[in-house]
Amino acid sequence: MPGAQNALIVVDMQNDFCPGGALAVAGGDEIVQPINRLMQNFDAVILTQDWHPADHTSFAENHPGAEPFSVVEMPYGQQVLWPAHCIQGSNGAAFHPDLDVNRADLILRKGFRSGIDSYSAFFENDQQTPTGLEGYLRERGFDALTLVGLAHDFCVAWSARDGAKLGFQVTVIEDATRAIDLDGSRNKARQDMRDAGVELK
Ligand code: VGL
Ligand code: ZN
Repeated sequence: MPGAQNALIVVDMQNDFCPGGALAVAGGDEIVQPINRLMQNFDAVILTQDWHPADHTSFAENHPGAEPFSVVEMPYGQQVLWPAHCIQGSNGAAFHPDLDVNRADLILRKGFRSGIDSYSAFFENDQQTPTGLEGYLRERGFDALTLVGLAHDFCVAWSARDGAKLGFQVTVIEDATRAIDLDGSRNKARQDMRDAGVELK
């Protein structure tokens, strides 16, 4: 096996997170072509796909009377209630049509259990239930990870932070991300990532 192995992890580049989608992130579509170009520079490309059942407890509509973007206490901690998004098999859950999905070695789905969200590609939101990605990366010999995609301040940040905690050398290319920026979440995410030892580039 050749020397240092660097994997590109492309987070949640799905229709629902792009303009016109159910949980649109401003400018989400602008990063598709830059991400496609970046893919050429890595030993592997891994795509994550937010993949929720319709009765998912992260959806505001499944909490009678609750407003989207409000916060509730769940058994595993605080949870933002989102508009329903990325429902398994829907067009909203599909990857942006221009994303070069053929380049991916692995597509990792997350958030598929009704009772718990999964922002991070490594752990569900209880921060202990593994998705299996760590084992995959270690078995293939990756030590460096570069993260891009949506959303900067939720799934990218949580994945980056967990990757660094697990001992990977993690870089986030911020130009190839876009943020939801809910109540200052973008700045907080940047600080959390830096504190965890993530390089922001
Ligand atoms: C995401 C909120 C809910 C993300 C996923 O991809 O950042 N954010 N589900
Ligand atoms: Zn989600």
